[in-house]
Amino acid sequence: MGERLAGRVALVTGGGSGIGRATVLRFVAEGAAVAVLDVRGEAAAETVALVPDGSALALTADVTVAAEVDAAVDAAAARFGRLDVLVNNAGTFGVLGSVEVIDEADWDRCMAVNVKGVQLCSRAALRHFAPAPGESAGIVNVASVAGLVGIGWASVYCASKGAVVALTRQMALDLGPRQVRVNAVCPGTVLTPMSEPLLAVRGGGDLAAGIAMTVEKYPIGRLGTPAEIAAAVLFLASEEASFLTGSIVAADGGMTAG
Ligand code: 1HS
Repeated sequence: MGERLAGRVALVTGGGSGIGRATVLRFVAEGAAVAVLDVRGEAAAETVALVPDGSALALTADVTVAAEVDAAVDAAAARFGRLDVLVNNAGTFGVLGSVEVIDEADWDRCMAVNVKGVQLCSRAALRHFAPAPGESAGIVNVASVAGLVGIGWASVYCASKGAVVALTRQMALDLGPRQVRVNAVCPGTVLTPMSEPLLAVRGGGDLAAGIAMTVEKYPIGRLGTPAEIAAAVLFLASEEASFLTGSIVAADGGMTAG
């Protein structure tokens, strides 16, 4: 398809499904070798099976466990000989509900996956980033419109994605001098297994009604697709975005424009 990531090595967390899988497929189509990390090893393997032999590697790790993350990232760098791009895509909605009803363990788990996971994966990847003079390495954090505006019933998810937005800006400051760019994509709703429970709750248990109510929030008149989010991730990861760092890019059909 193209050569926008020719010769580059990327690692995509949560690469076994949804936006993560679409990102892997797009990166490979643009010439990258990609390590596909997922807490569900079989899902990572399914993604790898969709691309030509040798261009992707399946890795199993829980992004909240430092030893697992370090081992997986080291294995990716060893297999492909370098690491240039990290996409922090692994995430969870966690449990839906207002702050009154989320219990402590559920709050902690969502924050751990969505926020601590970004730190652990970034820390591990940074040990391997070594951009050539005139080039950059890149981290793309997949945040959410929920990091920009409040979403009903999504208290801990909003808190976690707001933290990812803040952390993206903070990391850009520390890592800029090392030629490591850090940006975030804030997707609007994409119909995936992760988003369906919220849409069903919104529709009073009726998923189709929930989708219709949600589409009303999108000026473009529809929900997004994984490929549309992957295209934004690709841009930020590529050298076309060489002067972008600390940027928060809404890929949301205008949902947060008003
Ligand atoms: C799941 C994704 O991060 C978006 S959060 C929900 C936004 S919407 O339901 O108001 O479109």
